[in-house]
Amino acid sequence: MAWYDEDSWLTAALSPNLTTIIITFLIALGLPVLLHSFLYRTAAASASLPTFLLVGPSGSGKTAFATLTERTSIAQTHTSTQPLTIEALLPSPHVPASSHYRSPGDPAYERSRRFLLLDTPGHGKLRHYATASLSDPKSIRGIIFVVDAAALAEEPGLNEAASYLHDVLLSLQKRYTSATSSKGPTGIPVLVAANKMDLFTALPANLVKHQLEKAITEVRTSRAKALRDAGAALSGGEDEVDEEREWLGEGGEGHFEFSQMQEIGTSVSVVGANVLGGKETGSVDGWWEWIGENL
Ligand SMILES: Nc1nc2c(ncn2[C@@H]2O[C@H](COP(=O)(O)OP(=O)(O)OP(=O)(O)O)[C@@H](O)[C@H]2O)c(=O)[nH]1
Ligand SMILES: [Mg+2]
Repeated sequence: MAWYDEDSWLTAALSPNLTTIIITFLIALGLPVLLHSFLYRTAAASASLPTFLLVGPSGSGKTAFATLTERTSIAQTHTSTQPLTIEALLPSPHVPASSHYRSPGDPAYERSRRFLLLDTPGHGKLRHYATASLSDPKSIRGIIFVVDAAALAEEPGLNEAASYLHDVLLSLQKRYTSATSSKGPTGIPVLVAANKMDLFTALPANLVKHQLEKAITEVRTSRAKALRDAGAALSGGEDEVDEEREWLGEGGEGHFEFSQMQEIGTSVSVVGANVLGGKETGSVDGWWEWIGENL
C-alpha cells in the first residue's frame, strides 16, 4: 500500500471524513492547553525565592532585624527557640543588582525584590538548625552573621562570636573543597552585620573586623593543636594527622584574614548598623544595600 493509494493513512488524513475532523479538532484545542500547563508548572517550580540565612550568637539582634525587614517597624523580641522564615520585600531606595536596568513598574522588577530571611536561634544548644541549613545551602544566596558589636568589646562575647563564625566559614570551605565539579559551587557571600552601633560601648565596624580576625586566628590555632594532639594520641605519637580540610584558610598557619575566604569564592564584608535606636544613630540601610547587591 503506497502513500498515494486511496485507502492509505495520508489520504485519510487529508480527506474530509468525520474521524479526521474530530481528531484535528481535539489536537487543535488540546495542544495549547497541555503546553500551557507544562510551561506553567516548570516556571512555578523554579520560582523559589532567594534565601538569606541569619546566624549569629544569641541576643545579637537577628529576630529584631527580621521583624524590622518584614514590618518596617520595631517589635519586642524574645530568645528564639525555633527557626523562622520570613518573606520580605527589599525596602524602597535599594535596588536588586539583577534589576538595575528595569523600571519600577515592571512586574519582573517587583518580583525580583522579594526574598526570604531564615532566622535561626543563636543559643549554643539550638545551632543545629543553622548547621542543617548550612550543610545543604542550595537556595541560600547569602549568609548574614549578626554580632552584637558591644559584646565583642569583652573577651567572652568575642570568643563566642569568633568560634561560631569560624564554624560557619569552615562549613562553607568544606562545601567548596568537597565539590565534585571542576568549577566548584557558586560562592556564598557572608555579611558580618555588626549590630547595636547605637550603644556607647559598641566597637566600630573596622575594629569588629580586626578583632574577629584576630580571635578566629586563635580559634584556628587551638583547634589545630587539639587535632594534632588527638592524632598523636591515637597513633602513639608516630605520624602527623592529615586533616587538611579541617583548617580554615590558607593552610591554617599565620594570621587569619577574611580576604583569604576569596579563595573559596566567599567574600566577607563587615557593615555596622543598629536595628533599634532610631535614625539619628544610623539604621540598617547598609545591610539592605548588601542584600540588594546579592539579590
Ligand atoms: N541597643 C540595641 N539593642 C538591640 C538592637 N538590636 C536588637 N537589640 C536588642 O537585643 C535583644 C536581642 O535581640 P533578638 O533579635 O531577640 O536577638 P536574637 O539574635 O534573635 O537572639 P536569639 O533568638 O537568642 O538567637 C533584644 O532585646 C533587642 O531589643 C540594637 O540595634 N540596639
Ligand atoms: Mg531570635
